[in-house]
Amino acid sequence: MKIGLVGFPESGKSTVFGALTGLAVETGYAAGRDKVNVGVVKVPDPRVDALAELYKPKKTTYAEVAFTDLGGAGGKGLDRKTLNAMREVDALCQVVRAFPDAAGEPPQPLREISDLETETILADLELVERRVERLAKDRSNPRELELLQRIQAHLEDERPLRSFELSEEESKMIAGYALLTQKPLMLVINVDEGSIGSEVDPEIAASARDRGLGVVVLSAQVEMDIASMPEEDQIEFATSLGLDEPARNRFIRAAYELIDLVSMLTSGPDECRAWPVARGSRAVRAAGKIHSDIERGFIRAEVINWKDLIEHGSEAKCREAGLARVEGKDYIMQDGDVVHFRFNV
Ligand SMILES: Nc1nc2c(ncn2[C@@H]2O[C@H](COP(=O)(O)OP(=O)(O)OP(=O)(O)O)[C@@H](O)[C@H]2O)c(=O)[nH]1
Ligand SMILES: [Mg+2]
Repeated sequence: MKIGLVGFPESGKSTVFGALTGLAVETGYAAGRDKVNVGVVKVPDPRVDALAELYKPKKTTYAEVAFTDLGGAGGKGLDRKTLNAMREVDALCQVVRAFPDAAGEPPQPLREISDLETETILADLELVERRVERLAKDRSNPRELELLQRIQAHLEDERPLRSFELSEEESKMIAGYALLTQKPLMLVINVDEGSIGSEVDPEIAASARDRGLGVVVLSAQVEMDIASMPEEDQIEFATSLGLDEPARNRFIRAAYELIDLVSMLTSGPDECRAWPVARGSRAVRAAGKIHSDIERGFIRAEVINWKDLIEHGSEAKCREAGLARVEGKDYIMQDGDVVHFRFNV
């Protein structure tokens, strides 16, 4: 699962990337713009921390997501390379400049949001038009043609495909096109140091709401400074700035939800761990995340909600209290389920 950071030049993509990954990256005008940075990030998870506190395991493992800094998108139109890179990610986070730039130029966040939308709509439209032309000529797939024509009309109306309803079958039909306005999108409002901890600007909030998009406010510069500190100092420093935790933590969790992942938890003396599973996964498939043998030999899942486990202090006590459930193959795994799988080898 990969999340792409996009945005207009100088919006702070590389700084956000550095803050997320703790990697040293080049920032500043056009720095490293021809390079695509990729980094894997642990998803901060207080549930894993609480389980680790209880079990004192040898190892603690968090879920991970990959972020990529897609470089210079926008401005005078999205270039081919950026477009192709955008097609390859599972979700997009648009970094929006909300601080005055080096030349003192005031930010235009609303404009950046609507401009990126327009550019991605045009990119999708171009692709769909070409395909419609071809299908109209060779008549090879009338059903796809009909669908693409409806999609074309939607895009011509200047609406992203996030607001176009697709059946499961239709989704499959167009999955190969990797249309940009179909990808989940979240806004990262990059504010200056003085504005951290503040609410989302009401106009931006309204614009995000109209589009059905999530919003995170942070100051990439400050987050980068926090990320470079020893872990034990990070929370304290964030608190001194009026944040209850580094904003990067909130951002990473929001991004994790954006790609529709939930965490199944396992715990024991060896390891406490969060496993990313697609929302709506059946227990038997989720088991396969741990090992294909468990999926193949699946017997049952023994499930306790993490909170119950922490409150009661042990699995045995949860069983006594009737809080441990036995679930079958078709059980839909829930976020925060602590699970033991029983299986035949
Ligand atoms: N004041 C302030 N400056 C920031 C913040 N975030 C980034 N900057 C500055 O803005 C400039 C651009 O940041 P980058 O992270 O390089 O932006 P980018 O989007 O990667 O830029 P390109 O790759 O050139 O498109 C740099 O000089 C950063 O130091 C912030 O939160 N506050
Ligand atoms: Mg950059």
